[in-house]
Formats: sequence, structure tokens, C-alpha cells
Amino acid sequence: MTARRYLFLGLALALASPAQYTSGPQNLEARRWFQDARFGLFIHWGVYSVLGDGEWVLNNRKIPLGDYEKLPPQFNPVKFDAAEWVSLAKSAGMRYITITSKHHDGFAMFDSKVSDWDIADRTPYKKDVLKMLAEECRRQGLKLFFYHSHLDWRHPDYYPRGRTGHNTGRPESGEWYRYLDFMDAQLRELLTNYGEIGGIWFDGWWDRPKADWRLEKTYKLIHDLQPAALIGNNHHQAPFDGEDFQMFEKDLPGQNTAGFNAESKIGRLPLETCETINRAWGYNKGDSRHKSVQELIHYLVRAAGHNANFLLNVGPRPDGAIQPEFVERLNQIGAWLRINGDSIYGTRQGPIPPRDWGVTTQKGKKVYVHVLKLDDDVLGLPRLPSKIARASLLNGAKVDFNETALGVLLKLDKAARDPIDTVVVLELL
Ligand code: FHN
Repeated sequence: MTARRYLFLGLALALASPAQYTSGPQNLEARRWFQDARFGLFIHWGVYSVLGDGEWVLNNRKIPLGDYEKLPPQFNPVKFDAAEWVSLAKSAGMRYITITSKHHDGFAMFDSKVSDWDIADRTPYKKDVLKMLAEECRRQGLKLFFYHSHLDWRHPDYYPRGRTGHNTGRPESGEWYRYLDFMDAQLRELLTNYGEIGGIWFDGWWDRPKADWRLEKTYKLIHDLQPAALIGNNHHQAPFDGEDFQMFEKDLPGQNTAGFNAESKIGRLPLETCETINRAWGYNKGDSRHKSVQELIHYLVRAAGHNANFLLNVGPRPDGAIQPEFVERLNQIGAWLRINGDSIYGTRQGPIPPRDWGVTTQKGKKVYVHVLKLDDDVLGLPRLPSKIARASLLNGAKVDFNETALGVLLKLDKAARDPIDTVVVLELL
């Protein structure tokens, strides 16, 4: 083949296959930070909270848009205090917050200039809550991520319709690419007007899995504006090109008890799993099935043992208060983390894969064995990658162990065990 032909072939191949995304040093650093952080606060908040029936109420109750538009005038969160929310997350031991900038109802919780369907233009409160949160997060040293819904039940150009949002009374017409332009314009606002953002947490792709979402263009826009911003997309699939982390909804990576993750293949990106305290994401006044502190700590520990962050949700009330059942639980998790945090923050999955009795995490030469349930006074482990120099509890108390060619036995008397999580530190040689 002549040199000209090679050149031609090369050009044709380059045009046929779009360039793969390679994350730069700032982004890689942000990914490391993200993995070290391990624990974040998810906040689902919007005008739906006025009805106190979760964030899907527009779709579930088949509310005509004309009626739904009566909610923003009733949304006046005078008790919202950004400093209090961020302090609460901090005292829970969380290192970042992910809040809904726009959920499926399309309502922007920020002052958007490309729409008036937003908190500043439609509510008596008028203030941009995301701006206040962004400033407060910076002040208190937490990162802020925005949850942004691809799916939109109100925008006229979200057409053809997907699986949901059919009963809101929109005309059966619309210009799909005009909708995507609108979404990109709002994302540009979020990545321009709120300082350094941790990243964007997309959701709703699954509403139209076959559609051309133009993700490459949207992801490029985000990374061009803020190269360190991490993109995750709750599409329930293996990660797509251009994404920086992968999330699992209501399940640990690799599991599918909630039914969202049948197609979620674990990729090679940092992982996150999200869960609710009761059963609802957005405020639900009738839902009092709150998980116990122990259940929530176990979720955090098991997530770390699966190499994943835990993003724990609250759905604040329409007046801006976070209900006491949530506050109590968050504070108690924080108290636990102040004692046990070394075995969670900055760790990665340990050498023993997750087991029924618990999980392992690891930082350098320290392996943390999290014993969450044990019937006997002895725990048997398979052989570790190197010999154990010392075994102790996190408070320094010595743990007897026996290392043989077959594996390791840890002596864990009931009296010495912690009812929530007995953390044994194995220092490897
Ligand atoms: O439909 C949403 C739901 O309201 C909520 O935001 C959760 C959070 O993971 N995700 C979606 C369902 O996959």
C-alpha cells in the first residue's frame, strides 16, 4: 500500500470510531479523592416535597401539569439552612453531598436562565439553594455533586416519550435535539456558576435506552468546563465511555436484590452504591420504615468491602428541615465513624472478598477485618498475601491469632466483640 493509501485508511478509521475518553491528571486525582472519601449524603429535594409522597408523585398520581404547576407557589423552605445541612453531613462523617439540581419533574432547584421552571422564578422563596449549598460546602470543606435527570416529564421537547411521564397532558410533539440543547445549557450553568463542582450524577437515561442521548457531546462539555468533575450515570449498565465512576442503586456492586441492576456489569471505575433511610428518595410523610443505625452502618461497611462508596439519602421536607429520624441516624453513624473511620476512609477492598460474616478493607499493610456477624468465638480466614505481624482491635487491644499453612484463625471472644462491627486490624509483614 502506498503512503497516501495508509493516510487515507487512517483518516477513515479515525472518523469511523470516535476518540476514546482519557481522563487527565486532575480527573484521576479527583477519582482517587472520591474513593478515599467513601461516604456521601444524597439529597432528593424539589417541589414534589410539598405533597409528601415521594419524587415520582407527578407520574404516579397522573397529575396534569397545570395542577403540578400549583406546587412551586406553595414551596417556601424558610427553614432551609445550608450551614446546618452541611454540618449535619460533616458530623455524619460524610465527605461529599450529591443534591438534585433537577429531578424527573424538570424543576430546577437553581436559578436557571434558560427556563423559568425553577426555584428562583416560581417560588415565593426565590433563592438559589444550590448556590447557598455550594458556598457552604466550600466553607466546610465538602465537595458538592449535582444529580441531574436526563428524563424530563414537563419539557415539551422531551419527545418521543419514553417509558414514563405519559399522563401529564403535554402535546404529542417535540424536537428531541432541542431538548438535549436545553439540557446541555442547564449543565453549562451548573458547571459555570457554582465554582468547582465534584461532578454530575445523571439519572433517567433508562427511560429511553434506545434514544440518541448525545452523551459524548454532553460529557465533553462537562469535562471541558471542569476537567476534574466526575461523571456518573445511573443507566444501570456497564460504564459508558466518558464516565468517571459507576453507581449501583439500592444494591451492592454485583448484587441485584432491588431489580435495578440486572444489566449492571461492574466496570473498572470507582464505585458507589446509594440507598434510602426509609423507602423513599423524596420526602414521603407516610413512610416511617426507617432502617436502623446498625443496618446503615453495615451497609457502609459492606460497601467499603465491595470497594464502593456509600451515598445515603435524605429527602428534606418542603419547609427545608430534615426530619429528626434522619438527623438522629446520621449523627449516630458519625459517632461510629469517629471511632472506626480508619477502617473505612482511604481504604480499598481487602484481600478476602465479601463474605456472609463480613468484609475486609485495606490501607497499605493494614487489613481491616470487619466482623459483622459471628456465631462462634473463632473466625477462620483463608491465607493472606503475606504473614501477619500483629492482630489487634482498633482500640489497640491484642487479638490472639493462629496462622498456619491452611489459613488464619482469629480468637474473638463474645465479650470482646462489638455488637455492630468488630474491626480487627491485621498488620501484614
Ligand atoms: O427514578 C429515580 C429515583 O427517583 C431516584 O432518583 C433514584 C436514585 O437512585 N434513581 C431513579 C431510579 O433509577
